[in-house]
Amino acid sequence: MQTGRVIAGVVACVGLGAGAQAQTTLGSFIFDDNKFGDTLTESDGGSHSSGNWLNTTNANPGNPGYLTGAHFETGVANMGAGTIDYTIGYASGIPNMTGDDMGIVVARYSTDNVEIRFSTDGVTFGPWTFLGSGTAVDSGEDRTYYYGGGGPYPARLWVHPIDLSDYGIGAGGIMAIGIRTGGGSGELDLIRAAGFIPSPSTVALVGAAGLLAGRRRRHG
Ligand SMILES: [Ca+2]
Ligand SMILES: [Ca+2]
Repeated sequence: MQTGRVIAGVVACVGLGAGAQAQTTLGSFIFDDNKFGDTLTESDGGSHSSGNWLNTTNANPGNPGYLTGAHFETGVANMGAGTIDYTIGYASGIPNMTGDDMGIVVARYSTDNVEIRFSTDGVTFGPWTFLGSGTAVDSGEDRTYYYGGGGPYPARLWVHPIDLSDYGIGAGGIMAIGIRTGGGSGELDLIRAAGFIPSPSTVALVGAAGLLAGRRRRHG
């Protein structure tokens, strides 16, 4: 499903009524600034990221800055053939809304498969699930990253849209996601795993409820 991609005009209109929601766009994807992750757990204790970080400025972002923060300026390159995994925790969680809930943003220096797993309590995780490179969508946006102090090198950013319903997650959503390279390649270049703003259908429902409440007030 592609409902995480929202027409900006609709959001702008609804945003005025619902109160401004800080958001960051990547192509046609609109992310909620409160759903970019707060903690980062590295299965190798950080030895890989210390030499394989990505950053649009020439500086090591450190943990959790490699993979958190409401922007797409940092990441971790060449994540190994499934031997290292990164867990991003969300202080307020990512709810399972109507349609797509979050996007996994990768830099396509190479085209790689991904494996993901979710935790609804931040402690216990479900099984790893394979996400083929073919599920990613071209954002149309490029970034130029320094890689472990070298470069900078340009790359196109692609987004894997995720509907948590496809993974058996309830409306309460998730508190954390685990990510690693899927399949044989060891070259996944991960930028972010972050939540979208509510999709148009969700916003429309909220808007309709608001209108109804307004009518009740006027007639009450
Ligand atoms: Ca959903
Ligand atoms: Ca790579």
